[in-house]
Amino acid sequence: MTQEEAWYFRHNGFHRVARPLPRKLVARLNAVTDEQIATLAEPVVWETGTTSRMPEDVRRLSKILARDPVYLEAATHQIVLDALAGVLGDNIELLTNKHNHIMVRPPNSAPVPWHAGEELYEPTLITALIYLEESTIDNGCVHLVPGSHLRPFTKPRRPSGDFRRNPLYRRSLPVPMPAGGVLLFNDCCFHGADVNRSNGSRRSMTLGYRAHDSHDVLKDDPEKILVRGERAYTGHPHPFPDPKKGKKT
Ligand SMILES: O=C(O)CCC(=O)C(=O)O
Repeated sequence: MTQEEAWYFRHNGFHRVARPLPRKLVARLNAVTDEQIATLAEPVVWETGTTSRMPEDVRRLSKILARDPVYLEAATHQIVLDALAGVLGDNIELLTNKHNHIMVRPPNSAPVPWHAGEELYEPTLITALIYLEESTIDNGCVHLVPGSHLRPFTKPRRPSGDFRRNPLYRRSLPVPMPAGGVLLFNDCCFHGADVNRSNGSRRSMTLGYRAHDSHDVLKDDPEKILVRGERAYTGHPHPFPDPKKGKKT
């Protein structure tokens, strides 16, 4: 990410990465995902109102990083990490207890209601959507409210109501993406997605990344994978090293 792109990201809250992931990697991601859906591999979130528990009812596959190494390969691809580094710096962690899923979004899939994933006072969490299939207005692409991560007022993170009638809809932009495309956004931004009105699915991986918290004394949080850099400590150690002697006092 260039400095200019990082500036726009800080203001608008989102960034479409210029280069898509390699086609062969996307094909492998789809092949593994086909298998996961066909075998109804749990944990699964089903489309609302469905009871038959068939592959076409799968709305979301959860905990993907534990399912197959290809998902971690995509999550740690240089294209993704180089873009993230523009905002998160050199020490980046991938969360396994936030997101870590694939939105399958089969035909007629219900909207993703408006939400902001994090509170404004929390450390920046960047959501990456990695597209396994093209995402269009017709098949229910994500809508983002640019700049909403900078709002100076409080607002419920999960406003209820109809997707299109919500005032956030008027303030939002649809963000169509190509297969292999990578979309990054500040998770405090309001976002949601409309019904999938097409005949096909609309698959995308949803992943959460944060800069390593350099003040954390305990470094081996099992829910975070260090994907770039190191887990340095930059607080005030005690005992403090004596600058003259180079010894601890
Ligand atoms: O991909 C989408 O349509 C919505 C993404 C999202 O908000 C999520 O996966 O939590």
